[in-house]
Parts: sequence; C-alpha cells; structure tokens
Amino acid sequence: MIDTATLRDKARAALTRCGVSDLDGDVLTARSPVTGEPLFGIGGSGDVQSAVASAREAFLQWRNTPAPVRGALVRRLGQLIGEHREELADLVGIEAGKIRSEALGEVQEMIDICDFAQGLSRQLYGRTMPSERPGHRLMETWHPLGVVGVISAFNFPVAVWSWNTAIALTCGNSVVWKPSEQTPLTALACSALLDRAIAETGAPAGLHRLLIGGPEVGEQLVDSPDVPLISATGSTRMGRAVGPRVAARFGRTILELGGNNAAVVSAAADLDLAVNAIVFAAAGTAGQRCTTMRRLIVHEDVADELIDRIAAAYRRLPVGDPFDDKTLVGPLINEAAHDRLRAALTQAASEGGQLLAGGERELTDDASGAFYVRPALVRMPAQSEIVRQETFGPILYAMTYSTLEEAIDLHNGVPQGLSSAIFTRDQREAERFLSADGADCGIVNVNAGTSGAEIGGAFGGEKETGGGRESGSDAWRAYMRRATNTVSYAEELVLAQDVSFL
Ligand code: UN1
Repeated sequence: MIDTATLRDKARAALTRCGVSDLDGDVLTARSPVTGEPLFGIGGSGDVQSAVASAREAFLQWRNTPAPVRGALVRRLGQLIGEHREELADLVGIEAGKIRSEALGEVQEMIDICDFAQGLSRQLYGRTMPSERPGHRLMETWHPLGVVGVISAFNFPVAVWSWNTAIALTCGNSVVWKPSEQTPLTALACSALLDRAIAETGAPAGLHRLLIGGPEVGEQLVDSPDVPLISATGSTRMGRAVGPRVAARFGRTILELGGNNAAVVSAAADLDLAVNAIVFAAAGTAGQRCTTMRRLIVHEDVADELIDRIAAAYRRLPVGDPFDDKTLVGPLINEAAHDRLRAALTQAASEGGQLLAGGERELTDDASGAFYVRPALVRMPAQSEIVRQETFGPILYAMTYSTLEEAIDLHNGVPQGLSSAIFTRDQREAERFLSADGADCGIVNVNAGTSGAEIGGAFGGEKETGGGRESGSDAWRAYMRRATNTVSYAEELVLAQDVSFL
C-alpha cells in the first residue's frame, strides 16, 4: 500500500505543476481516503461576499464579450487540463481514492466538456417564430444570468465542476465554486489552471473564484442575492435544504441529487455483456457514483445464473490501493461512509436479505482511518424498505421478477430517478422500457450500465434526484435567461389578438 508520505509528495508535486502557489495554511486539512491520514493543512478564502462581488464585476465585462471569444477561454482551459492530465488524475486518486483508469476518465470528461463548450460558443441559438402581426418579427435571444454558484461533491471532484464551469463561462456567466471539504486539492489545481487560462486569453480576472471552507461557506453562497443560479451536486438531504432557500429569493437551481439506479435483466439478455456491465456499474468507483447501480431486477428464469456469476466476480475483485494498477476497487471516502454501509447491510439482513458476497472491511484494521470494503451483493425480497434508500457505497440488491410490468413497477418504485438500464435483446422490451410508461429516470439505457454517461447528453434525473440537467445537449439553457423579442417594422401600431385601442 502506498504510504501517506508518498501521497503527500505526489500531491505537492502535482499541485506545483498545476501552478498552485501559497498552498499551506490552516483553513482546511486535506486528507486521503487511501491511507485515511491527513496530508497537510491548506489555506484559501471562504469569504463569499468578496468572491461574489469580484465575480459579479467580471461578469459585467464578460457578458459583452462575444460568445465565440468566450469559447477561446474554455478551449485554453481544455488544453491546460490535457497537459496536466496525469497530475489531475493523481490528485483525484489521492483525494477521492479512484483507481487510475477512472481518475483519468474523470479528467477526460473535463477535456470533453471544454471541447463541447467551445463548439457551443457558436451555437447559442435562439428561435424565430412567425408573428401574427404584419411587419413584425418575433424571436428569442439568450443572455447570461450573472454569477453561477457551483457546489460540488467529493466523488466527481473535477468533472462536475468542469461541466458547470465550461458551460457557464461559455454562456457569459462568471463562477464561484464551493468544492467538497473532502477534495480541496483537486479544486485548487483546477482553479489555478483556469486562472492561467483566464490570464492568457485576456478574460477578466474575477471570472472564477474558489471558496475554501466548510458547509457554512456553501450556505452563504446559497443565500447570496447576487447569485442567480446555484448548481448543486450532493445528497437529496442537501438538495432539500438548498432548493427552497434559493427558491425563496427567486433564484434558480440545478440540482443533481441522490440516485438509486437499477438495471432490469430480462430472460432475453446477453448475460455475458450484462455481467460485465453490472459489475462495473455497481462495484466501480467503490459504489460512490451518483449513477452507481444499486438495484438489480432480474427475470426469475435467469436470476440464479446471473446472481451466481456476479457473486463470483465480486469475490475475485481486486480491492485495495488505487495506485496499484491491478486494483479495481479503491477505498470508501471515510468512516462515516463505512458506518452507513454497515448499517444498510444490517437493515437489509433484518428485512430478509441474504448477503452473497462482500460487505466486509478488508486490508486495514480498526485503528486505521482507511476503509476498504469488498463490494456487497445482497439477494433481497422484492418489497423491502432498505432498497428504497441510496446508500453511497458498493451494495447491490438483487431482486427477481416474472413480468416486465412488474419489473418496471419495481424499477420506478423508489423516490429517486437518476439512471436506469435494461439488458435485453428483445426489441419490444427495450422500447417499452424507453417509452413514456417505462423507466421514469433522467437517464435510460439499453444494454449499457447505469454509470459512465458521456458528456454529450444532458445529465441529471427526476423525482428526488432534483430535476436538474448539466453537461451536454441543451443543458446550457439553464445557465442563460431567455428574452422574447417582438420587433415591429410596421408603419402603424398593430396589436396582437386583433385588439383595437385608440
Ligand atoms: C456523479 O456521480 O456525480 O455518468 C457523476 C457517470 C459519470 C458522472 C457521474 N460520467 O457515471
């Protein structure tokens, strides 16, 4: 196992190469879940008022910068991220405990969204509509909102920031970022790279401000009247607090909250493909993606075979040091995550669940602050309470069904609605799952797992997942305000709806 001194050196080297100066301080202590030990204290500001004020000032200039010129900033950011791919992946591995391939994948999402945002800078299209009045033109234009507050979680410490930031900047906004307290180092690195891109492209200096601090800093950002949009990623509990507070001041939110993602595996599934997809989606990232597969709804004819094969794969999964190339499952983020996982497994057992694999702590002893757990597979009765909850760790609950109707009911019968999947070679089943009375999630896949979405689509979910959409497609619209314009070139006043007056 890599030791804390090596992690510390690696982190310092990566930060220096990303251009972070003035690292040390006592505002927060950076830690690594890999060894569970503190790395070093860091400085930084949690002064929300001054961050918002300077972002607001930068916005006033940025909103009048042509969008394709704004696109040049995100292009430069994407290049710098590409040049520092290894360092950023190091930091993601150190702070979030991701294995190399997944850490690099997360960095790739940043590069991809910068590409996307740059293209978007020439495509912030508004519509024109035929006017009912002669000599009139009706059209819509899109304008930036102002300062966008980004609140991000530990598990995708850089990608989710980049989805929001690349799009928000392209749309003409400025950004104030409150990252998770668990991942301040990745935030410092990203912020330094963006500062460099801002300086090199001549964009206004306050365009991006990073807040370092605890939850109270996030709360002040949420309440700030000068932040018209808050994009927050985290638990449903967090969203329940953030949503109404922002709404009370008529601000807007993009909420990306809890998921409780399921796969339906039909009797017509390609089981080889399904097993691989399920193991990645359920056990990958140590079950700490919002898109992690948490429920498996399997047709009774193939249930025993499929569940046996997943259990066998789980028993073989290399759990351990994420910096070891052979590892596939790294650590949980902290002890609280481990406590919640154990509590969920206890409840599952009390509700008739049968643990088929995993669930136990491995590699470290009670005294260690690092928590490695073999992903757990639990066979559950279809009706139970625990499967309705999101436990942010690697537990997969397997249930069986006999008709597709029943499977879809089970699938939709949870409060969350982020991501879903069906494994089947039967086109009718697939289409039914994709239809309006099929899966009720924001992301619905066929023969592909619930996690690992591409940045080109809109990302987010329904119900208690919060309804927000980030990243690709037309998610940019949430970062802009729409103006409907009527332009008259008629000689006389013409009123709509044939109204006469005067
Ligand atoms: C998250 O877990 O908050 O679809 C984001 C995925 C990744 C993003 C996950 N592209 O799994």
